[in-house]
Amino acid sequence: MHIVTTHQSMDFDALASVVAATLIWPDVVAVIPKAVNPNVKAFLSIHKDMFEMYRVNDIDLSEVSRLIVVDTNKWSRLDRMETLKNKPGLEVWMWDHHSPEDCDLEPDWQIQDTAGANITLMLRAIREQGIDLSPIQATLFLSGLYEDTGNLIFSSATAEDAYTAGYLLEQNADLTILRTFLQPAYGEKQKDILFEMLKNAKRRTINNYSVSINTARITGHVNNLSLVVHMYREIVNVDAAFGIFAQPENEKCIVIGRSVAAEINIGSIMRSMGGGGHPGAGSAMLKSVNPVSLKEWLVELLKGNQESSIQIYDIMSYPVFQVPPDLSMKEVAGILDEKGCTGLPVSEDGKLVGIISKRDFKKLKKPSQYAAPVKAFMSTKNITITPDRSPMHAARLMVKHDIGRLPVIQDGQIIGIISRSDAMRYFYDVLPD
Ligand SMILES: [Mn+2]
Repeated sequence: MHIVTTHQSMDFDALASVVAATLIWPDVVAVIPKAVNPNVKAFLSIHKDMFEMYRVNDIDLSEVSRLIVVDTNKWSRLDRMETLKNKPGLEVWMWDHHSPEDCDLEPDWQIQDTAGANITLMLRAIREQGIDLSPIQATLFLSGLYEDTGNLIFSSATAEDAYTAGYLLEQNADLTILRTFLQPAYGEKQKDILFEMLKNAKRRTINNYSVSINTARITGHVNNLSLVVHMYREIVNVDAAFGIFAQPENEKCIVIGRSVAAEINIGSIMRSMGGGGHPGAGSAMLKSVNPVSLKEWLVELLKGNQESSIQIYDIMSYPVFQVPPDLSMKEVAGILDEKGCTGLPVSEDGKLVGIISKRDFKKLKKPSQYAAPVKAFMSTKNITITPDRSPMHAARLMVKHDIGRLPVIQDGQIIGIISRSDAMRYFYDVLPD
């Protein structure tokens, strides 16, 4: 018998991947885990008859000769498959989009690639083989794709995810149904935990990012804690938020993180804690740990996580050509043309006093004004940045103040300059990972 299975806490991408496997290999038996996310459960309660699926109890594992694992690459995330782990002759196949570093399945055959959703990878085969999709299958697949890519806005989303979404819409995926089930379950329990967290919400700055780490006690199993952390981050309005959920009765701690800063990679932090995830979202479960030391560990990881990330210092231009405040506008115009730049800092004794840009020349109404000193026309907003900030911070400042360049200041001196094109080059060359 050949079976296909996926990770515990089955989400839409996981369910979609299981169903996709049964389309690609029609003789494969679908075995789904016991723990299913509530929105997937709601979907299955209505669509159950459309899919033939079994639980581990329903099948005889000793009959299994091939185990196909989709949307995960770890034994520990599977539901009651331990007995297969050392079964002689068992073939393991894998189809997954998580980081290969975490893989402990040692598959005999695999497709592992980068995509925001695993279903995107599986749809390559479905399309190649010309398999027709029903509107329900297309709806399920698109639900998985949207859920894992945050409706295509997570930084893990790829162009292929977007093309695949287009293809699924062509196959009549139903957005109304999809919306109904993707609305996450936020109930009383979740609300109580969120309110409790908000009561002691604290913000802190780690490497120039606003971060909030909150510890909450929970009793018994609570679904959708990731949604709670997601909402918490939005309300507290920080770059990254973490919930440490302690379950004293079984000495377990669940850590869930959400980040909107490209430099704070939740997936890699969670991997260091034995969990997993994507750059924007992830979780880890730890046993026999003290929540206080867990929090300290998290802070250390956050500090380390960013030390290696790109700072303004790495992308700024230097040395910076500067002009004195008494230089005439005519001479400044000549320098701008000669240097081929659109703006320059104006400084006195190495201290910034203003910025002159080509835009400021529009203020000149008559030719005689070209003899006036640059200080009469320069902008004195003097928005600056320090070298340890991130390119994202620079981009935000430029947008907020509608300026094209930021002098980089250290100890009161101009040590470099970062222009809009430096920031753009960084985002387009470095960011898509
Ligand atoms: Mn997935």
